[in-house]
Amino acid sequence: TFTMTNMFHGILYPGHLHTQDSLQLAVKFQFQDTDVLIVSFPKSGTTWMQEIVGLISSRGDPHLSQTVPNWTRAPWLEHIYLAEMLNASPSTLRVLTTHLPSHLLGPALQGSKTKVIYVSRNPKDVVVSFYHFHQFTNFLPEPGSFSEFLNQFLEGEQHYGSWFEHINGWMGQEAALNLLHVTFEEMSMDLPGTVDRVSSFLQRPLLEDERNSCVQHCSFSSMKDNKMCNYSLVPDEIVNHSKGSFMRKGSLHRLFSLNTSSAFIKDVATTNRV
Ligand code: PPS
Repeated sequence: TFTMTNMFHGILYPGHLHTQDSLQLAVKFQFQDTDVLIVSFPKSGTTWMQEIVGLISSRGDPHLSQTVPNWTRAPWLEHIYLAEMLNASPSTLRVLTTHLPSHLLGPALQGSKTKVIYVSRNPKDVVVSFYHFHQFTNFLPEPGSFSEFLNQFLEGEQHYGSWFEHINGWMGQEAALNLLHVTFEEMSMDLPGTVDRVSSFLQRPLLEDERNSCVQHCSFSSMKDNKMCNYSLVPDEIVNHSKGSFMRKGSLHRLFSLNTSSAFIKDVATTNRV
């Protein structure tokens, strides 16, 4: 059943953890103004942002990040276990995560003050990471050759839809929503600065020690060793632990590493110049 997929409004979602009902509930979700919603195309830094937000909300105390899985701390809106996870989440701040595109989720957010954090990553690194992810998981199809995979990515024919539509859609909502855009490149090059930007967006100012603790616990090396966010708790039937790991490299493509501006990302997305 892992290989089964759902088609929802023309976009493929894995059969694992997604159903027509769970997707339907996601797009009808009743957001509260105090909610924080992390939004991203897959492989763009979602897990990293979940850690950053969690550590900011605990003022740098790593206890919850090290004892509660990230899918309970920041549940996925479109997954079947959403209600259960929302009840189980120990976090004082309600944090949700989604890969849905804005044309599907925009209506549910209309008029709300929900704090939306949109995370993007340059598409070259996204497609490489996504390719490895297809090999790593059993709920996504075998990716074939990289060049075939790249073509499908450019055509937006893969699971979760088109990267270009995702970026353009959410960037188009920037003015209408309470939205902060953070890039993976910014997180890589200036993690302390990113923590500051996110904490002020969330109106959770931190003392210097608390901020340093956040930075320390959401570094690549800390997260790679943290079972509660490195997906090593996922059973072998679902992911091939022998074929790789979720925290693969976390590095930047050289050509793109210097450009972190949202204007640049928008430009790549609108002109398809990957
Ligand atoms: S998913 O499946 O959509 O939730 O994946 P996502 O979390 O968006 O992206 C996974 C990639 O993010 C990298 N990652 C990090 N890089 C640097 N530092 C930290 N702390 C970090 N946390 C996650 C992870 O390694 C994946 O990228 P690749 O290029 O595959 O290594």
